[in-house]
Parts: sequence; structure tokens; C-alpha cells
Amino acid sequence: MLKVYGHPFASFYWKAAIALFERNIPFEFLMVDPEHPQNAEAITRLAPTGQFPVLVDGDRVVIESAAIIEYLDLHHGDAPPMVPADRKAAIEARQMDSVFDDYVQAPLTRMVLNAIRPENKRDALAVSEARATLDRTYAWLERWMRGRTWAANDTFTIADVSAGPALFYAHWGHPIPREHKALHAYRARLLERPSIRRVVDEARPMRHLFPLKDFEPDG
Ligand SMILES: N[C@@H](CCC(=O)N[C@@H](CS)C(=O)NCC(=O)O)C(=O)O
Repeated sequence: MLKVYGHPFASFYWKAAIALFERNIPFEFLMVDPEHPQNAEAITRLAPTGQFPVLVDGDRVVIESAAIIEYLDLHHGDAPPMVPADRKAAIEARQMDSVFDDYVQAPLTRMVLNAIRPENKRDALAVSEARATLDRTYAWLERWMRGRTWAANDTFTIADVSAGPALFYAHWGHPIPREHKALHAYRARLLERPSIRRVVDEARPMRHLFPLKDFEPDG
């Protein structure tokens, strides 16, 4: 059986888990936390900086959420691929996967990492830059999503797999302006998707771990 190292509250683990749930692939979940030091030790060996998700399939190890999703497309389950087989369509799906990872999830992560530092090591400038990046990306995504159901090619793809965790957490840390109606509607659509509902629900008992406390998530 496939093994996946991760943490139920971690957005990049969510990407792997959503793809696994979409494809109905059973897997053994290996929790990375202080109570499972053997798992933390394993990913330190398997991934360059000890980050997760890490997928182990027999003697094959796959790191990086996008690579894991493509690996599952190729080797596991018979659902439509998360990266479209058509190469032109795949470009848009990969493009939007990067937009959500790099310009939504990444600035939010910078805010979270800043908030969990000791108070005298916090960096207000980095936080305001992260918030400005989110504002610009939200405005761009609002224009992009008008008239669309899903983020790329109008089928559910790796782009939406990334968008689910990124928009869930980003809206919690830095709310999407009310007037971005297309983006709000897209986020709501993502949260209705059973695979995404499932990761949100599995993480629900850990919500107290989220360090940006100004706003309660609506998912
Ligand atoms: N580019 C990586 C990012 C992975 C990542 O940032 N993982 C986070 C959890 S969501 C992590 O391992 N955090 C713990 C750490 O950095 O020690 C991917 O797409 O998988």
C-alpha cells in the first residue's frame, strides 16, 4: 500500500491527500509530529529540507506535491488525470497550480511563520509585503475566475487541488475582499468538493494551531 508522510493541518499535504481522495486510492498515513519522531527522521532523509508530503510506493519515493499528483495520475486509480493528458491544457493547469502555490500559499506561509516566531524576531515589513502580494493576487484571480467554474480548462485539475488549501487558509489569514464575488464563489465551490471537504474536516480538530487569530474560517 502507498505510504504518505504528512500532517492533517498542512496545506501541501492536503494537495496530495485531495488527489488521493479524488482517485479513491487507499494509503497509509504517516503523521509527522513530535509524537512520531521516526516519521520526522524518515522525511529528513527522504526530502532535501525534510518537508512533506513525501509519498513512498514500494522502493519509489516521490517528493513535492505537484510531482506526487502527477505520479498518482500515471500509476494509481482510474479517475481523469489531474494534469490533463492534452499538453496544451496541461500548460494552463500547471500555470494555475504555480499561481496558487507561489502567490497565495507562499505569502500566507510567510505570515504564519512570522506569527510563530518569538515576538522580538517578528518582521512587520515581511508581513505587509505578504499581505500586498495576496491583495494583488486576489484581484488578478477575481478577473481570471469570472466566467469560469474551475481554475483551468473548466475541468477539475491540479490547479483546483492547489487552490483548495491555498484559498482556504489565505482567506482565513488575510480575508478576500467582499467585492471579489467570482473568487468567493470559486472558493465556496472548492469547499463543496467532497475531497476538499474531507481534508478540511480531518483538520477541524486542529484549528487552534492556526496562529493568525483575527478571523474564523467559514469552511
Ligand atoms: N514545494 C513543496 C512544499 C512543501 C511544504 O512547504 N511542506 C510544509 C507542510 S505543508 C512542511 O513540510 N512544513 C514543515 C517544515 O518546513 O519543516 C511541495 O509542493 O510539496
